[in-house]
Amino acid sequence: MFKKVPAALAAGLLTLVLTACGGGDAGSGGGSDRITLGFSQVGAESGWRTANTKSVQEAAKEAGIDLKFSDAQQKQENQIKAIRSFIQQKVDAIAFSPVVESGWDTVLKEVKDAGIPVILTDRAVDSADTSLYRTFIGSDFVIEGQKSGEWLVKEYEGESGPVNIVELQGTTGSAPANDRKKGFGEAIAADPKFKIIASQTGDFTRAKGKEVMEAFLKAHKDIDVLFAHNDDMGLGAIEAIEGAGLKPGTDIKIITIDAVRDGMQALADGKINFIAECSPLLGPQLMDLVKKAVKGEQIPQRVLTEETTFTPEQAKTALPDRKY
Ligand code: GZL
Repeated sequence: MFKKVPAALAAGLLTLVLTACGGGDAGSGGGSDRITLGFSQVGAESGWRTANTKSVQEAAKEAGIDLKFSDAQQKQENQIKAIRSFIQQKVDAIAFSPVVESGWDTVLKEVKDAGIPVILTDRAVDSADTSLYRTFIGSDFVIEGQKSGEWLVKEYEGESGPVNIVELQGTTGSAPANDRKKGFGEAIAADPKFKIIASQTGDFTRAKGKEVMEAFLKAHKDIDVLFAHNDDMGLGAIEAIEGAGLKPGTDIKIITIDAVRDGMQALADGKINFIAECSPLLGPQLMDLVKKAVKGEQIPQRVLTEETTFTPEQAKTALPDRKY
């Protein structure tokens, strides 16, 4: 059935197939056994990000993976530059946390053409072409927003309202900001007593969270609740609330997302009322996925991280063993 193929031609074809599947030395620097991973990180904007970077760097070391790490200082153009540099360096795999959802197709097509597998970690992209990346490992931000809203609905059960809410959004255009807002809005939509009277980005930073909360407090004398898309903006807002002579957690109830140590301490102290966890400890799972992707093994299109929620009492119990 098969025509005889000269040995030299067969060997050439086999190498071609291996290389095409990414199982060969496509993208690897000098053919050494060690994997080289190019990682473009969003920046260093929050306690969550610092913990995420630590998890990735420690896990790469543990896994024997050579890590080329780039901090984009929350700028998409820096991430695109870093990804192009990783292509030039012929890394074996690229992983990154996209600072915003859109604008990635062109550079991801360049990576695909170079035969280098891509893993999205922490945040997703809105590319319609899911062949541009092997998998996305991270939280479901819509669920985090829903959990936050569901707590608020329970907290105000039986009360007539209105319940005036101000919202500190994450980085404009980022998956966590878009999806947390969506989930929170869905959870409170059924009861018209909940009113979001102001909503603005604090860019996930403590400084910006404080600045925007100061503006909210000047513009609105009837704020009941703050929903902040991460602990760091919530902690900045606490400074603004105390600066206005009000008691955070009592005069203004505060809901945040992440559950980093400083946020959990404020929760235990009663300055924050509820936190939905978003785990930054993605490093070990990421390295396993990188090894599988480089070998050309099958990996799931989506890897969801496990996370929970915390009340003040639960924070007091969890704090001593908290890893981040
Ligand atoms: C969420 C992550 C967000 C955190 C913020 O997975 O992308 O970015 O919630 C961080 O603290 O800045």
